[in-house]
Formats: sequence, C-alpha cells, structure tokens
Amino acid sequence: MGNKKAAQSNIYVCSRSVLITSSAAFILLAAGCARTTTKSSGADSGQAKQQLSKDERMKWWREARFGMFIHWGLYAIPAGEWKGEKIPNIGEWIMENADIPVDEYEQLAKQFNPVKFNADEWVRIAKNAGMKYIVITSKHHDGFCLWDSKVSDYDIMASTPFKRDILKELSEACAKQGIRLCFYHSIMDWHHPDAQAPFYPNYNDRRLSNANFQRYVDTYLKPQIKELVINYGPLGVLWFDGEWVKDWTEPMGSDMYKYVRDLQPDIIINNRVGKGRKGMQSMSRGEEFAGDFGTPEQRIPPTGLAGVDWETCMTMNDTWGFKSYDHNWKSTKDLIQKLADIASKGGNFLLNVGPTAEGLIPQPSVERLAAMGEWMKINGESIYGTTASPIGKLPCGRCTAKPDRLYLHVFNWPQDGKLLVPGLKNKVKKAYLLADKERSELAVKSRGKDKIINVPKEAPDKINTVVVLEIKNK
Ligand code: FHN
Repeated sequence: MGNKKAAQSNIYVCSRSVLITSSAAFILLAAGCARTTTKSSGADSGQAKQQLSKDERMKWWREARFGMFIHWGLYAIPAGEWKGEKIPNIGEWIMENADIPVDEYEQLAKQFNPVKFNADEWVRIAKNAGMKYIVITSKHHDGFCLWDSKVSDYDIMASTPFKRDILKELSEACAKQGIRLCFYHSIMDWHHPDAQAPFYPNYNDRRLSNANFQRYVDTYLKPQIKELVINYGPLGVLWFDGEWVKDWTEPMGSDMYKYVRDLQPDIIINNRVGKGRKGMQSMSRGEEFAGDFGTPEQRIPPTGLAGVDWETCMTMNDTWGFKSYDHNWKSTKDLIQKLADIASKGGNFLLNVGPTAEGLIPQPSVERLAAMGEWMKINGESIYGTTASPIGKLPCGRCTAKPDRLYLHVFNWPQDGKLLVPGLKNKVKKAYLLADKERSELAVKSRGKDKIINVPKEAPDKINTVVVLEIKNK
C-alpha cells in the first residue's frame, strides 16, 4: 500500500489537475503493472506456500529504486567490429547485424577467457554506486549461456577456456555484499535449431515461425530457467526479453510466469514474459498480460505514474554490450538527474554496463558510477523508499515523497535564493538542506497556493541539491 494510500491520506492539494489527467491517461496504458494486490495469473492465490501478496513481494524492489544492468557475453570479443568492419547498432546484436552464421559465431566461445573478471569487484562497483540489485544477462539473443548448464554445451563451462561459472561467482559475491542478484534471459535464441537459428541471416525476422518452437520451450527454455532459479537463487527478478518472436504467445507467457513463481514464489518477473508490452515505452497494455512491472527502454515516462510499478532501463553510452569505439557516454550530471527524475515519477532506474571481453567494466562507467555513489551517500534518503511526487514536476527540478516529507531535487538553483514550490498548501513544519548535517532551518513563506523557501545564494551541489520539507499532513 505504497503511493496510492499516502497520496489520498496526505491531500497535498495540487492545483495541477492537468497533471492528474495526463498521468491518468498513462495509467490507463500501464494498467498491466498496477500496484494492486489483485492476483497476477493466480500465482498469488491460495496455495499455502505463496505467502506474500504482490505488495509484499514487490516491497524491496520498490524501495531499491536503483539497479545495475549487465550485458556480457561473446559479443564483447568482436566489440562492434567484424572482419575489420565497424558494425552499426548495439554491440550485442553483432551476430544479426553482421549476418554471422551460427557455426562461425560459435567459434567466439573458444576465445572467451575473461581472466580479469572479478565478481566481488563488480558487485562492489554497483554497491558503491548506491545500487541495490544487479540484473545480468544469463543468456542473450545469441544463445550463449554464462553458467554451467546441464541442458546445453553452449555455455561457459563446456565451450570456453575460462571454465569458471560466472553466475555462481556473482551469486556468491552478491550474497556476501547484500546485493540482490537477478537474471536477464532471452526468449529469442539465434543459436537453438528449434528457435530462431534456422532464420539465418535474419534471425530477428518477426514474420518467420519454427514448427519445433514448442519443443525449444519445453526441452530447453524452461529447463534452463529452472536451473537458474533453483541453482543460483533465490533471485530477486527474472528479467525476460526477446518475447516479440512470432512463435511466443501470451498463453506461453502466462504459463512461464506461473512456472517461475511456482519455482520461487516471491520472485518478481518483468512484463516481457508475456506479449503485453506496447512498443519501447514498454508498459503493459492491460491487467490480463503477465508480468509484475513495466520496462520502458532508453526512455523515461513524461509524467508520474503513482501506483504503477515500472523500471526504466538505459545505456550509459549507445550500446548495451561492449563496443570498443562507442565513447558517447552520458554525463554524471545527466545520470544523477535522470535517477531523480525517474524516482520522482515512482519508477526504478536500471543502468547498464557492458564489460569487456577481459572481464572489466569500462573505466568511463566505473567513474560515473563512483560519482553517482558520492551523491547517493549524501542524498540516498531522497531516493530509496520514496514515492512519486504528489505535486508533479517543479520549475527548479523534481520532487520525491515519503509520508511525512517531500524531497525537492533542485537542478536549477534560484540565483535570488528564493526557491518556488508551486501548489503546495500543506503547512511546512521544517525545511533544510539534506546535505546539512546540522539541518539548520530554512525560512518558508506562503504566497497564495505556493511556498517560497529561502535558500543560500550558492547551490551546495550544482548537479542536484536536495531540500527537505517536513510536511504537516492535513
Ligand atoms: O534486443 C534487446 C537489446 O539487445 C537489449 O538487451 C535491450 C535491453 O533492454 N532489450 C532488447 C531491445 O528491446
């Protein structure tokens, strides 16, 4: 009972009815991942072993707000080049974009030997950035498996010189450092003969069908999912992808959803398990579609979505998998403000890294994550466990909420030292800078329906200074 109850009880009288209408429209779109305790495909119903309601199951995830996405696999070896040619588009799609036959692409496994891979170091980088969970590609579209699978030899143990179970090492490192381990898993498989391998050279041709696809699902996909959940769990989230293939259907998605929840009742599953996704804005088209949360990709919804579970996944440059020549890195300022923007709309931020073939997270990513961590060390309280802004966007930035306070994320500091907070009628009991350990009080004046906070002339943090307003609830 997160956002909805808080908003109703605290009556932050918002004069911006426009906002509600637009988010209502958005909510219509996102009904599938609604934060209700309604059953999602019966998995929550009755059976004694499934104790948790959806709200209880989602609690850690909703409070976490910030996670690391890791795209890693054989595609890190060519790193965006094939036979000396730069291959356009995202690096992990090189098999498709360079029209590489299965037997040729498979040869990369013989070269995959990431000796610099250090699971503890990766988890430390995520944790130090303020991230609470990690979603790593157990298997991407190219079909290569980063764990010791008994169902396939196209994996790290049987077909590479590395012969270390990467997911096992990450599972142990996450357990040690208190980070939730989650797996990305592609339904689309360009390597499996019963899946999309026969579609070469257009592995991703959505018009094509494989008569043996059900056999792939029953004898390969589901058994591997079981391996991952049972042998490496408990997992936080199973993050499906590649569900757009023609042969995958909503009934298959609902069945997979139930199958996974039966294996681990408290697991969370994204909305790409079914066919509910609406394009890259990726909210579900309705409650009837399987999945616990929406997955906007490379975009942030325009307005708040109070009461809806969603998570924006995003690259730090222009590729998910490592590309040696992609240096179009987002700035630390942009990333910190995006995190605040996403949290102010009630969403999670899943920020990607694409490690090299040696097993290193690219330095530009490491530096930006460390800088985000410095900001989170001071301001984490204004992100973790917060809910969507009850007063919409602010002229100066964004707002996140807790039952008894608002966090104003000030991106554009008022030169005159007068911070305007439009449409807030509640009485402000106390205002102060979150970074100020003394919490020295800032003067607050009412001006009609608005509040004016007297702040220092200089912005303590040029990227995002958080001002806390302790609110008297009506
Ligand atoms: O095709 C994938 C892509 O490679 C990447 O994994 C992203 C991450 O969300 N998902 C798909 C594109 O929607």
